Amino acid sequence: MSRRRWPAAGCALVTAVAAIAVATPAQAANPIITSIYTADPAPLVVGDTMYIYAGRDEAPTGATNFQMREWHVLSSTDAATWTHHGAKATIATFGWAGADAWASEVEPRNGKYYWYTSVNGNGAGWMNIGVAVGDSPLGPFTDAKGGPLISDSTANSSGLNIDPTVFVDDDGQAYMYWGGYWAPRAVRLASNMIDTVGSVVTPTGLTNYWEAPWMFKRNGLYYMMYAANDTNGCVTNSNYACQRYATATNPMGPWTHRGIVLGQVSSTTNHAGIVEFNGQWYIVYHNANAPGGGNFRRSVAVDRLYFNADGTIQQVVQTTSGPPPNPGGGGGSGTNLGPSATASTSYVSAWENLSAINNGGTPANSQDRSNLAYGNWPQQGTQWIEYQWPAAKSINKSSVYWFDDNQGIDLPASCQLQYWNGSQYVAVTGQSTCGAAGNVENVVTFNPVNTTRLRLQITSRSGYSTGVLEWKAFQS
Ligand code: FUB
Repeated sequence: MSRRRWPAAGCALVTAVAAIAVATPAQAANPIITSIYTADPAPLVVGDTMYIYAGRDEAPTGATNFQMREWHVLSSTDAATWTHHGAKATIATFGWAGADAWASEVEPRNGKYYWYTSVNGNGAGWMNIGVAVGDSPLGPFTDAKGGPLISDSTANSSGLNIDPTVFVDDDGQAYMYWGGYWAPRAVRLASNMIDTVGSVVTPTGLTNYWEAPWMFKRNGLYYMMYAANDTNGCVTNSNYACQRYATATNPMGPWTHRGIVLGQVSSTTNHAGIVEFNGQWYIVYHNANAPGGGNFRRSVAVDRLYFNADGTIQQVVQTTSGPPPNPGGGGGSGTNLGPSATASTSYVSAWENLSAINNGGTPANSQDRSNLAYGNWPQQGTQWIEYQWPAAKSINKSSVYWFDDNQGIDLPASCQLQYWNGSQYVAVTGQSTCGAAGNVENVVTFNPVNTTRLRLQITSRSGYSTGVLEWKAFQS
């Protein structure tokens, strides 16, 4: 098998890389860490924390190939400020491996955390998929299998066995996708997460697939993001890559190509993961933007990601500022039930969007128009927005981010949360102040209600209408 050839690294500045700082807060900007070079990020949300698992680039300036021996972990409780926990797995974690700590991903199951890695074995062939296991997101991790899960000798394996993405469906069935050199592969995993079940298959519909798959599910639809390097709208030069995505109604496909999630980045490789955290979707990816960075000296970045009302994904805006802090509704945890609800309202302006209120996200400010807005101009007085679920939900907290366009829509005079008690709407009891502040999530707590419908009644200031950028309802 021929080995992958990577384009030469760009002419990088010589910058000494600082020693690894363990468990120290990193900067709130992109790239999210510059004390070392990091690549191939894979996000995971556990409770109120987002973790990022990433490889470490150790190639010197001017190198023309990867030097990667460690996998590191970062964490954040607001997606803006990151703590670096150091290397939590290395080549030495796998006694049968000798080099190339390439892309990895962690998947939790039954209280354990399975870390799937791309790594070069000492035997025949090149890259393999290994799997380590730990009892916490930070490990310690040990080899779970004592040998590769996938190797060049696996029947119908990829031309390059790298870049595993593992997904456990609601029915408990686990799936693994992986592969490079334009050769995606998929296989079912046993419930022990360290054995394959059945044949390795070649998924269809992943148009222009190159490498780096990332699988997730949203509203019952399966999404596969992956790196492509075609010049048909993806990149200007096929040494680079973008992230395309496809959707399917079955985790094994067939897939339907949908478009580009992330355009070309400043490094030749493009590797990303998508996750929902505190009601906002994020993409984590790498680029060459850190001081002294290059194609083999990459750095992890985080940006917000948005879905359209029809489930398609808006192309990511790459920023140097990174996302604003998102500590969640009131700084607490809990599942936001808004995205799974059907929204209705007493009135929405024809040019605004009711879907804005539950399409996920935490706005940057009350004038943020980047992710749709709900407004009820020219109505004044009391209007309402409502969520309805097919089955009753237990809810005890809500947050609302008001829209203020500095024109006809202003912050409200007051608001009240109500729930459907089976025959009518009544105010929730034990309700804290329904806040009317701009530029923040106004959190309301109340005694838990078990209901299929929650309503936010909004009363305008005199002479104005009202609007909402995001309304969250938290499961108690
Ligand atoms: O970091 C090494 C390799 O580069 C990864 O496995 C690929 O996805 C690409 O990012």
